[in-house]
Amino acid sequence: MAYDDNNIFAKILRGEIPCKKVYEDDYALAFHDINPQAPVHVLVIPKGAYVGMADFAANAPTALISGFMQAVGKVAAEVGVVEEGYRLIANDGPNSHQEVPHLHFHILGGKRVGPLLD
Ligand code: DGP
Repeated sequence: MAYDDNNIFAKILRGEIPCKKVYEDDYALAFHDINPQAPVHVLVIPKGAYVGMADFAANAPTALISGFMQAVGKVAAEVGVVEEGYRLIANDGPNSHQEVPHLHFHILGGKRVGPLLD
């Protein structure tokens, strides 16, 4: 899918829409989900125009891929979910119910969840 520069997360990255920021570095931005599904629900997005993981893995610079993955781990630690555990989800493409077409990982924690799929 072609990247849409006007998706909500692109606007958040450009500072056109506010967010409750948790973490930012050269590679990633993390912020609280607007509609939290758990006591901790944070989104981590790479600073690049990628809709899904296959495109990201194939085409993003290695520094961005590693920086983004490191940021996901740092954010999990920063929001305090590592010891008790958390769910890391990336909805990717039409079958997954991806709503925002900019690659993002959900960090869900602070409660014990059930099986992954319905
Ligand atoms: P997904 O279905 O994986 O594409 O999830 C998109 C998530 O993005 C969803 O949990 C709600 C969240 N979201 C949508 N719009 C906004 C927004 O403007 N701000 C924030 N912080 N989160 C948003």
